Amino acid sequence: MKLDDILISKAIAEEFMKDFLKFMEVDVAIVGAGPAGIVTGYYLARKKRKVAIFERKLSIGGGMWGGGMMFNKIVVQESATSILKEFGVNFREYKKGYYVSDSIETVSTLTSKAVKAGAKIFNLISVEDVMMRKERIAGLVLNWSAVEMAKLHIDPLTIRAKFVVDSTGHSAEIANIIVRKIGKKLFTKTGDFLGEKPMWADVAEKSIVGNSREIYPGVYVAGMAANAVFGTPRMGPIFGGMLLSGKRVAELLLARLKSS
Ligand code: 48F
Repeated sequence: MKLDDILISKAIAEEFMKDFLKFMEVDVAIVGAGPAGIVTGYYLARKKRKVAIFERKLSIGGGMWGGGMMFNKIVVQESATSILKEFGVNFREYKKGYYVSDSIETVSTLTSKAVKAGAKIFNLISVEDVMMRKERIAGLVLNWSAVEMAKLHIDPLTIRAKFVVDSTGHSAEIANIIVRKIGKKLFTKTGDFLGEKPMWADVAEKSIVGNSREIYPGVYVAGMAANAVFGTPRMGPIFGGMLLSGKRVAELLLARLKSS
């Protein structure tokens, strides 16, 4: 059989567009495909929820690939090893309570499991705004990251979501868009974005699951963004909190989606 160049191009364009149209209305739209966003997506998709994850970069996995300072190992504490086991990620005990896994194996396995469970990841797309309906966020405003990078004046497209998850890491971009455009109305002590505090892994990891919750009607926060919103320390290359946070937000959303 002779290969037809145009058929190859049509296959790509048509199949991508089918996916894009299918995921223009979702149960949950996740912003950021770092470890927290991927784990959130996995647990939602496993329960047959329609989930799209939008990632600005070409690569999926956010800050996990590089381990700590490019030593590509990550540390996970005891309480999160059950999640590594569930995904099938290999790890070994370094000292009592400290477990180590390969960051490349971890990112690739989390990503593969999330995609195979049904979470649709769109890379190279940046979320530049939210869609608002009355006092609630009801969707996301998207543009190609290439447009953002080139600073081209091109209007975006919009998707509808019952719920949005901000898993954009340190920058907590969705929370910041809400404060900038709607005001100091986050579910924090002051309503403002409180901002992450300096490194303190023990406090950061103990707080992150509690911080992983709704921050504005229709918007949940997961991962490092959760600590940034609530003014809690960062934790560096220990990743148990990211996994537990993603799982927690998925559980909260599954309960909300069931009752809505
Ligand atoms: O930064 P990131 O890995 O966030 P996370 O899942 O994990 C944090 C850890 O990597 C590390 C840490 C652990 O100790 O502190 O930093 O909370 O992944 C966030 C992803 O979101 C993407 C960004 O490119 C990254 O891959 N992202 C950020 N803003 C946007 C976005 C946006 N506006 N639109 C699309 N993607």
